[in-house]
Amino acid sequence: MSPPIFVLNGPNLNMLGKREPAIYGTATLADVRQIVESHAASVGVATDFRQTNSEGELIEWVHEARDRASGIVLNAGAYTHTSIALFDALKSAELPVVEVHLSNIFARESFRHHSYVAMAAVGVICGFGVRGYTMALDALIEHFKKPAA
Ligand code: CA2
Repeated sequence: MSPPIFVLNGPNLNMLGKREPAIYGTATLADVRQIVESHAASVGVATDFRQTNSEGELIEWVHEARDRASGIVLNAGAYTHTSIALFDALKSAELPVVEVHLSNIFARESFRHHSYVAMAAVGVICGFGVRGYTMALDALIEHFKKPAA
């Protein structure tokens, strides 16, 4: 089997299902993990699912991914909109990244409309709730099949 796809989650995503269900739905992060892992198993890929509230830890995991992952599905939470350090780490990882958000960030406050992650990503999926994670996995797997340009 190829190296795992890292599925990385940033700040406050541990609160999923506990508050703001109108925006983020009722699934907990444990539910998201279960959905991701069962979809991954059904399509024959391994995943490594993690969440942190720390920008530094998220960056360490991106560094780790460079040697240990085949790609990254990333919901960086609010660091999406603020972190040049995360952007630098993603660029240096030289791995395909698919950015995912539960909510449609473009239908929300203007400060959510800009993403540093998107500049280092193959593509972005947002607004489809938890299903966005399985869509992101499928998009990454399709991307692996493409010959390098
Ligand atoms: O829509 C997404 O997935 C976001 O990445 C979620 C972030 C937000 O800052 C991004 O703009 C879009 C927030 C993480 C979730 O925060 C929660 C807070 C309270 C209750 C549930 C989730």
